[in-house]
Amino acid sequence: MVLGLSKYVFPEGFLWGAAASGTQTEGAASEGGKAKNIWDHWYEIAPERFYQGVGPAETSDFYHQYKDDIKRMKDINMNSFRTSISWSRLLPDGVNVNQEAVDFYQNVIDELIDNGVKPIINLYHFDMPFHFQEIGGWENRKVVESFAHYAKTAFQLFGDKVKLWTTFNEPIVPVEMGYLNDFHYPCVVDMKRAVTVAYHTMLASAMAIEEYRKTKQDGEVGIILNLTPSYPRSEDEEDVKAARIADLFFNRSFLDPSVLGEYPSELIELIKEHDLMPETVEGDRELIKSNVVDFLGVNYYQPRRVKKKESPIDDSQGILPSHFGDPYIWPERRMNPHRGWEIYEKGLYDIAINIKDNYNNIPWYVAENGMGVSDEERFMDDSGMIQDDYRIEFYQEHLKWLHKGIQEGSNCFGFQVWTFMDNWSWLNAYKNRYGFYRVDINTQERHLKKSGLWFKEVAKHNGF
Ligand code: BGP
Repeated sequence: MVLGLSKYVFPEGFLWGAAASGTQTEGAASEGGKAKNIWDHWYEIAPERFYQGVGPAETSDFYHQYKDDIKRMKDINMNSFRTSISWSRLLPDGVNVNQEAVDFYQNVIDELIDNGVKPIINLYHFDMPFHFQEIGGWENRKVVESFAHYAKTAFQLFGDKVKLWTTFNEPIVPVEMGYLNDFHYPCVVDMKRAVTVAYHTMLASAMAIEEYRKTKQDGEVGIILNLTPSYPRSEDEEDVKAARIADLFFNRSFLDPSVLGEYPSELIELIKEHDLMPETVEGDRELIKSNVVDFLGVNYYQPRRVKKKESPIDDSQGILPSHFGDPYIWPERRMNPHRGWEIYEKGLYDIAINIKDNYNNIPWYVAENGMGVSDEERFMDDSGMIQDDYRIEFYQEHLKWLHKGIQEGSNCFGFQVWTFMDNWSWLNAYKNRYGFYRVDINTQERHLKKSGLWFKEVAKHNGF
């Protein structure tokens, strides 16, 4: 603070908020007419894959407590909140609307608006309905069409009030985790299938955008991507190439078609060269070209550091992205040891400038940024408040770099953290906590942390 004034002031109308997802917060996994999604199914058959065996039914009970939770958002001056609709709750059989789900989401949206919290509604956050997974999930084009039907239904039901929509959150993650490295169901390791899943997901996003445009509603539709700036170990040509290929696979595979309307030619050549091309249908290219996003959400947690391939090539499972380079451990890196992710605040600035210079300076916002820490009770003071100064510092440093990017002309309109209250994480369940509010998972009580108080002031002053 300089003379009582904020030093880092953000543009007028800047969105300050938090993000969440249906599966990670709602609970009520088998209540209210919801059908199973892949998480419910996977937990049934392999509970040992989840930290301490805690599954998706035991998330933070937002389904029942949303009114109080939204008041808590208002209490800390949040002016926006992103969550996702659960596809298997809204359309349990994939076709017909579940009225209980409509009521629930309608109430949540109304409650948000009544409390001055702008809703950003996302359609897909890793949560394939199980009956669609049984017919191949994203490998099956029929599922792509079903997604377009779901998107259209959601726009028709809620589009009069929701003005900011996103089609997908981190679409590369189900590709990577579910089809390349056995971290998410269906635990496949197969690059050709992964490429098909990625391609069909991209088509699904474009079809949803097309449906939105058809409704002639006056909102905007975007996509949320986890961008991991790829830094080569050195300027050596082979290191640089390895980093560029990682960027093509993990960032540009969705960024370019979503914003520019076409895939990078180098990516297509690479895919062809290794005989990984998915089946295409006439009209696909045009569909992607004519349905680019209005805005971009960016999730940023960590960079990707890459060096040329030095470890022995293992081709027992066919070609994989690891064939093109190795991860590089930067000697100066700082880690969040709880999550095992590098903390590199400048990455957010690099993203801001990349979007400005190479992606038409499209309007974008930080859709997730956060720090997961385990055993936070260690930091509880006598009053019961968690003194999470590390989290405040984490946000401050990221915001400083973001501010610099904005000063230099990047068109960023908001900053949403992960997350509002501690929630269930895909594999780590409740191990790492991210929230402004601590959630006691035994009693479901919520308690504000110090970072929540800090955020309250930042949002109030539109900076710090
Ligand atoms: C992002 C996801 C979120 C959230 C977050 C934190 O990739 O969009 O859903 O989970 O990461 O990661 P984790 O929960 O694995 O610690």
